[in-house]
Amino acid sequence: MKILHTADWHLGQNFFERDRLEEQSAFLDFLLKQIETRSIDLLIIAGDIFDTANPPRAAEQLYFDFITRLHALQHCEAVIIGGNHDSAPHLDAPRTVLSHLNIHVIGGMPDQTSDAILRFERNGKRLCIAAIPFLRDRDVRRAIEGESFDAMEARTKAGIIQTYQNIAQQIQTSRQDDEVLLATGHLTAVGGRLSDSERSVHIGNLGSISAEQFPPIFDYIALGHLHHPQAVGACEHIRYSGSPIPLSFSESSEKEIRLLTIHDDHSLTHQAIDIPLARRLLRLSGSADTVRQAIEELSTPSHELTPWIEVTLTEGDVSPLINDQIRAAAAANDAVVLKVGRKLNNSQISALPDQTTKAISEWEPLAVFEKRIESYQGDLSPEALKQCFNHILHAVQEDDAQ
Ligand SMILES: [Mn+2]
Repeated sequence: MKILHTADWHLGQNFFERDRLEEQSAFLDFLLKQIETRSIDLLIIAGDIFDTANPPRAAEQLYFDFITRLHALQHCEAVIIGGNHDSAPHLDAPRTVLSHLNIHVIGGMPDQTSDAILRFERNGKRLCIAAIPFLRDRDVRRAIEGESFDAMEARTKAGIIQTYQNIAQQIQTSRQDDEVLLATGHLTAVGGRLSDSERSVHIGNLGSISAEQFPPIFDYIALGHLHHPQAVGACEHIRYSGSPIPLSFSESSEKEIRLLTIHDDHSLTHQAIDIPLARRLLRLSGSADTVRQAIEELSTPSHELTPWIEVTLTEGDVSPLINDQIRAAAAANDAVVLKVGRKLNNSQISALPDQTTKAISEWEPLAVFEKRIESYQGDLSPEALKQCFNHILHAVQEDDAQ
């Protein structure tokens, strides 16, 4: 039996006012080709299918077109769970009709734990999957008025661990002979490498659990949320597949899907399949001349889409004229500069005022609040204010995703 693990498609992502549909569609073509040529039996998508609760229609169409083509292959089922970017009700809405196509969607945590347990059998191989979507605060913790931040954090974390353990226990009691056990989830696991584009799912590290807190019964745990492909801590079998395309300039272009094979002796092995890059996201920094030269020397292979560039000037004159010159150099060489910023010193980067510099939308909400706190003169500690802000932000984002 062969299984593919992927996650964090973020269909419909808005990136500096541009969409990623061409890149996402290229990935889905590649994925279908892999499923077909490797005779894959099951596809696991570990959350963040969409970038927002209300994705653009074109993103939804991409998703349903993919499902249609997957079904047409007639040999591959799918397990799809909700991530923190997905709206659980939105993902779950077509779940009944999709179940008739052998596409199993678990957008939000079901009331009955047993509904999150899926079983498959093919060619004498048995597989059981605990499909645990992103657990929202309200799934695992009842609010207690006046509860301290630390107590709240501890209870949320305990609730997440408990949910995983409850499911593991149920699986254990109904386990069949030679059954291979998998889990799929969407969360932050401690020790993971973050990039700019993962919205922190909980306040600080709240809700992030470490490798040894996952139930030990699983042969493989297919995670979503972190965009770099990686194992959690030293546990090779607890893995993030990462996103199929780089979702921010800080992400490396090395992307993969994970191929899991269940052998005749019921053992499981896994390996990476590299995803070809559809479009490069480039970071260039230095003086205006250095950057311009680097842009002029760029060469884009014909199978790649126009590269997108983020420029950071480290020295020299900063003016709208320089900005225009850099953009013109890019345009002349089939490249697009999405952002020109200036590095003032080691920590501050300011963006040049121009039409593509989006004053507020480029900033994470917390960063805006931190800026504001810099000029705060009151008696409350900035740290406490930040925690309160995070708390409210988290609540708003949860509501947003409903
Ligand atoms: Mn996520």
